[in-house]
Amino acid sequence: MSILPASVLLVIDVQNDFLPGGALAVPDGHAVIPPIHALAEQFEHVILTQDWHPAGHMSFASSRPGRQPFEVIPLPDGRAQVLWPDHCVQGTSGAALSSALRIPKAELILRKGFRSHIDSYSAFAEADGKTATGLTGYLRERGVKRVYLCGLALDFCVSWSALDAMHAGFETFVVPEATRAIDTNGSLEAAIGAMHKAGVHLADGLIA
Ligand code: VGL
Ligand code: ZN
Repeated sequence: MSILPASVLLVIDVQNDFLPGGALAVPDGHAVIPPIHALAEQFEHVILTQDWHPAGHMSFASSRPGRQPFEVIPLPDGRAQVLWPDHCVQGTSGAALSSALRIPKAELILRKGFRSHIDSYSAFAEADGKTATGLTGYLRERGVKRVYLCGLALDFCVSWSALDAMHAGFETFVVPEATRAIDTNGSLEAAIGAMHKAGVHLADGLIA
């Protein structure tokens, strides 16, 4: 199988809490694992991300008295925040990468969402749009031109990462077979629309 040149596969948040039985289980989430394994063989460079929140994180409904998971609230700066069940708390088994995921050659595990007061969906920047994770520089220094995304969840961390990859100037692809969505309050439709508008490609035919 040929290796895609100057390309990286970003495997987003394949963690126990996003899989069946987890605190924020993505419907059919486990279905992404076999296609991700098939994809990883085609890439020289693979990076995994891990949602990694401190207890009491601002995105947790439990941090806000009277609020329920999946409610949307306005933040002081005007952005909307979806409130989540407690998930991916640092050091818990829910935050661990799935043991079914076997990509020993992955070069980097990038943690995000570890600041108590900012949410972080994207692998490139925190949700304030300002605080960078350093991934853009890491990829540029290594000569990466194309970013392929897969993992969980399509309508949050995958799509936000894809939009930021585009903004950073990478040619950007999402692999539909290897991602699944949460789909709350119209989030899936909004994410697909935003990715289409930004010029994110769908990678077809990568998985035999
Ligand atoms: C995610 C909601 C909250 C994701 C992370 O990985 O898509 N979604 N935190
Ligand atoms: Zn999270």
